[in-house]
Amino acid sequence: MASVINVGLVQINNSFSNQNYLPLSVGMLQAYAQSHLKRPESYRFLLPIYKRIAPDNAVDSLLEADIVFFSVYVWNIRISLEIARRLKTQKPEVIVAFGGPQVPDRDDTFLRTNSFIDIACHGEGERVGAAILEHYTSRNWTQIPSLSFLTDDGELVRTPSSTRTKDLSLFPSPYVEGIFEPLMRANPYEQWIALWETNRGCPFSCTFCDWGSAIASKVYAFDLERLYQEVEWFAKHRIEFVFCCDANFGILPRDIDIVQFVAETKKRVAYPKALSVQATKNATERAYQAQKILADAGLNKGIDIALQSIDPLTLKSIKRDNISTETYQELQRRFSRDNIETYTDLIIGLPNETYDSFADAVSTIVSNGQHNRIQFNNLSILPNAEMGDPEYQRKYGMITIESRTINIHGALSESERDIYEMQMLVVGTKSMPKPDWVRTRAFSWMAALLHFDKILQIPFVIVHDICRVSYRQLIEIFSESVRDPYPVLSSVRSFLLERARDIQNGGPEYCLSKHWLPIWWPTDEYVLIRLCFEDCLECFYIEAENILQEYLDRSSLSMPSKLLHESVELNRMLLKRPFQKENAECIVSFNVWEYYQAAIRGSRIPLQSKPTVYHIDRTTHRWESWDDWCREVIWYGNKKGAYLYGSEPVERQLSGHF
Ligand code: B12
Ligand code: SF4
Repeated sequence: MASVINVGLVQINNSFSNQNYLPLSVGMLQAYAQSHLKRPESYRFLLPIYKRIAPDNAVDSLLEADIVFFSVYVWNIRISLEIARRLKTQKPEVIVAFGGPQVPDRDDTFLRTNSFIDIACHGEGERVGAAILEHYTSRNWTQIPSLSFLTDDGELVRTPSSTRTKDLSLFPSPYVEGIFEPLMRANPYEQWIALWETNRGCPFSCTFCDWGSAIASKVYAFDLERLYQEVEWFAKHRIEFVFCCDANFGILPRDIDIVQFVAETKKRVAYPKALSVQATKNATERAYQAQKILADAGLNKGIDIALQSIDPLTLKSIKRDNISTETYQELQRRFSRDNIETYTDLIIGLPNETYDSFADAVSTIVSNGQHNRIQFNNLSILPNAEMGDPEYQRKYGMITIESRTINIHGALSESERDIYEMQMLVVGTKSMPKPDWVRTRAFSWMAALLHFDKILQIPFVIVHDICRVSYRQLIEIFSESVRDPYPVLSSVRSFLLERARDIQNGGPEYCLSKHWLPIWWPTDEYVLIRLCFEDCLECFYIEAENILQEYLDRSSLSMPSKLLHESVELNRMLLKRPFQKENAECIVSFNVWEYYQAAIRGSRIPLQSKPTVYHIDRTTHRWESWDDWCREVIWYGNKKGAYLYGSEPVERQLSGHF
């Protein structure tokens, strides 16, 4: 038996735009173990494996380990299993322990199928991890809570679950304790993102969420002094982006002090540059204040309004009926008024949701002021969420498929690796049968393309406002009823339907482009790039204006003469495109731009008939290659919806008119 026990750590995270997350979970385990083990000097922690590398390389660096902790999530489970399998083949005496949210709580076959795993750990890991290390020599795991393992006779043992730790000050901070310093020194060119817990727990229990279902409980807080030290650590180590893990930021009154401290630190030393928090659900005022402080300090990267659904029946079946949707709507109104960008999350395929309830929700959310972005996520099932229970799935008639996990805007090279992760997607339910799921998916992409990618947002807002046509109706004109003689629009519609059917049959969620960057694009962005690249935008606008005009005529709705044409025309000229050599002038007979701007901010100004010339600055920011335009406009503009000239602060001079 080795005199020093070498502990391997594996927490594989995805890299985002060449940045990597510091592996917080295994860092927490190490920090706790080092401060609580009876003989800490008997253990040596190897540098963690923190990103996707070839499994054989990972195995090579783990060969000196006596025991390895794998921290597993939906995004790393298959590669982690493969590394563990190969390691155990090469070094049968190594102890392999798996922990983290992707260790299934209710699947007894997990350990039998993956016989190279010695111990599966469920739930909070600090005390359990240290206890495993303490018992490394005896290999007697029976007294350690929250574990599963197979005995020599092949019997599955599940030890009783431990209660959660209330006093989180027992867990030292891996940041403050210097746990990550050796890793950072060994990888000096890495750009690190920090994960930051200010509290643990969530009082809600949404059925699709691993966290809620697993914990649904009281919120326990880390002490403020430690948090402030962590912020100082982030600043000292020039961490640009901090991602807060809390489920409900703003739930505790002190959260205001926390963001203020981060804002002051940024002001003092310029770091961290961004802090992303997920707002609490039922405390509007504090959630607003916290986000406002972040926004004013330039720490915000867009505020997530995590609605998921607004259908009362759906909210009940996913146990979110105790979360006030009014809070969200109110937050959104206030942020729009303050000119702070938000984006709203909706999930496609939740129980009891129908095509109609979903399309109406989109309509309501947009008319309540969300013109920036709705993120339409496909529902995926997590093993430990309540929804992971086959009985729950049966109840709501959920149809699932296994689909390869692909990261939005993920690089092609990433996806070509031999081991990829899989997810379980819901592609139909009792209330949304498969054809309706396809319709809903296509509707969502159409909404994203026309409204949120801003190709037709100006006419949409104006027609909605003046003729009282709902946003659902406006989107459906394109997603439901386009046919000849509109070749461009029909081909867009067919493409979206085809893509939705492809996903339903197990195809990828995103569109692969070998030409543009090359990365995996969200379908709406892919269509926009194609329209531009294939020189179809001019035809698109002619067809769009005609089809809108036909709809108004058919519905006996009228707009002031030329207003529809001018709003389509202004929108067309404002859309950011590559290779622009000259500024442009758009001559109109109404105050279209001001009217549109006021409407999207939730205030109203009268529509005035007055000859106006808008000068459009298309040359201050130019994109001289398809790649630059795809990256800077289409990709980076995604969350902020910055697809129009003048939609960024530097370009505010846009509408100097006379
Ligand atoms: C930060 C975060 C992210 C980051 C990525 C973080 C990273 N490491 O790369 C971002 C924002 C990118 C992200 C994205 C997603 N996330 Co996320 N995310 C989180 C979040 C908020 C915090 C994770 C964290 O660091 N927590 C703090 C650490 C200390 O806690 P922990 O990870 O649970 O670890 C403890 C225990 O699990 C245990 N433990 C862990 N490993 C081990 C190992 C051993 C040996 C032992 C003994 C114990 C142990 O001990 C630890 C300390 O107590 C969690 C929710 C939450 N608050 O936990 C969701 C969560 C992890 N995410 C989740 C999901 C589903 C996603 C997405 C798939 C969402 C989506 N549909 O797009 C994407 C996928 C991203 C991708 N493709 O890479 C799920 C994961 C469920 C699962 N089964 O894996 C979670 C739990 C939230 C949820 N809704 O249920 N996420
Ligand atoms: S989705 Fe958010 S609010 Fe709901 S249980 Fe999960 S963490 Fe809590």
